[in-house]
Amino acid sequence: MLNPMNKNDLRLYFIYGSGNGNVQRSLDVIEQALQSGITLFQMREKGDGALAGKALKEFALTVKDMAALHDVPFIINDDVELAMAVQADGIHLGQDDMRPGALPDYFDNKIVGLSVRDGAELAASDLGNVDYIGTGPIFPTLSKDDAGEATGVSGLKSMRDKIGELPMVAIGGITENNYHECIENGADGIAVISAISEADDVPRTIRNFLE
Ligand code: TZP
Ligand code: MG
Repeated sequence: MLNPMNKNDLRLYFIYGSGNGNVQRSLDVIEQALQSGITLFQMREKGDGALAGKALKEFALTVKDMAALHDVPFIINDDVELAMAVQADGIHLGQDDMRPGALPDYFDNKIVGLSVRDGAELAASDLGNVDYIGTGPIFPTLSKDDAGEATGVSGLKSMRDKIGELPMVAIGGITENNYHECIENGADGIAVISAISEADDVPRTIRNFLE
């Protein structure tokens, strides 16, 4: 952690991909989200219609440039090689991805995030290289098939107690109606997919989150 992140960057973390084949709609949502004040963006490309190869790299470069225009750091999920190829601002790793300690030197001054669901995963994780953890799902989610059972805000609070000051973002089923419970229970911010990607009015939703 040569260059610790600013934990304010975690305040409203939007995670999205190319939108299951509807790339233009996805770019529109991401642009609106950037304009409306998200503080961090993660490109997470999964599921039906996921882009790969050259198309994925082009999409990543497009979104990276959009994010840079808004001074929003651009993080890539899982794909260490792609993150280096497009010079992303960071990488987010799950428990089944590369271990943070094994990351190439490129990431020494980049943002490194790690998903840690509970105390058992925390005990098994080497946080030496990690700038923030993401924990959840706090609430039930439809956006990740293998997310497992919701940990609730009690899980979040217990994670905060265990990790001390390390920046932490809550994820999973977070909406405009429940995000404050996450902040009250120790999260520095919230990470969302559907609350923004499926919002009827993206700017209004983001205003409500940032209130
Ligand atoms: N990791 C844990 S829950 C989740 C991820 C990627 C999905 C979050 O999506 P949503 O739509 O905000 O519940
Ligand atoms: Mg992963």
